[in-house]
Amino acid sequence: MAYETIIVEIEDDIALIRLNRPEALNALNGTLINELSSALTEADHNDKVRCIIITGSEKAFAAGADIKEMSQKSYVDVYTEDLFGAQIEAITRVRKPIIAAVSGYALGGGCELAMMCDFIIAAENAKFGQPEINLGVVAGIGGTQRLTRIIGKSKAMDMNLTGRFMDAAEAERAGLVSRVVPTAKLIPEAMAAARKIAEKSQIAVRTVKEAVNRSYETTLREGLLFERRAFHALFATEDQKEGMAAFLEKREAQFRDR
Ligand code: CO8
Repeated sequence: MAYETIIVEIEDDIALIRLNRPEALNALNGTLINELSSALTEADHNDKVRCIIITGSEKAFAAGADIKEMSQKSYVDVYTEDLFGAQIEAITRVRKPIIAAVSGYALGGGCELAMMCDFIIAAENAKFGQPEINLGVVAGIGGTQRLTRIIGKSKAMDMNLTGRFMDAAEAERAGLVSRVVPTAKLIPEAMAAARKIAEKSQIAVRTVKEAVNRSYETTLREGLLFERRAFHALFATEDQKEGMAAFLEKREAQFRDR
């Protein structure tokens, strides 16, 4: 499908979705969010896709929601249309793993979009921030909630109250990103991580995603119970037999997603 604001490529079982509004540093406007949600839903239903990467340009992953588009809206407008709410939350319903490969600015809605992905690989030039305070508003899709759970209250308050940017090294120390790679190697490194995931049993992969995400929604006791039941349930799969047999026979496992 042809899109106006994103580019989708499928290679080696990986869907690479590139945000593509260079004139606005990939600011998230209504069209981009619609197109991103459709591309993700399509990738989730495409049997040829086993892992998804969302990326931007070298200068910007996304510099936030499109300020030009929303500046003149009233409270009634944004409340009635639930500005970006339900549409962007669709990302969190995707069952396949999503990696955010972040180079340059990931600000406001851009930082929040990256946090909606399953993990973030950052280029050395990445800059994260929640600068909505400078516009007289606050974060709207996770900057005060997901960010606080990920990096803790003190840093989340600092980011949201001062609007300062965090560089890649600080983001890695704070646990916001899983790894930092040289800027020129961002896509190859993200593709390599995605290929590793694509090789695994997809039943186990989806179960990992469900179980880790459950840890954000429930108590430790309930989460541990969910994890244990998931662990038990995977013994009903052929992939568990294959994975353990392959280990014992000192060979590579051939998973069939069954
Ligand atoms: N919206 C619209 N246009 C933008 C945005 C944006 N968020 N960011 C940059 N642009 C445009 C600029 O207006 C400029 O366009 P033009 O050349 O036509 O004037 C072009 O991109 C290049 O930008 P700059 O000239 O400013 O580039 P610099 O390298 O000087 O600065 C910065 C880069 C620091 C990233 C700067 O552009 C900036 O501060 N951008 C705004 C960042 C920001 O405040 N983001 C938060 C937005 S609010 C938000 O995200 C709320 C989220 C709520 C829900 C969202 C759901 C999706």
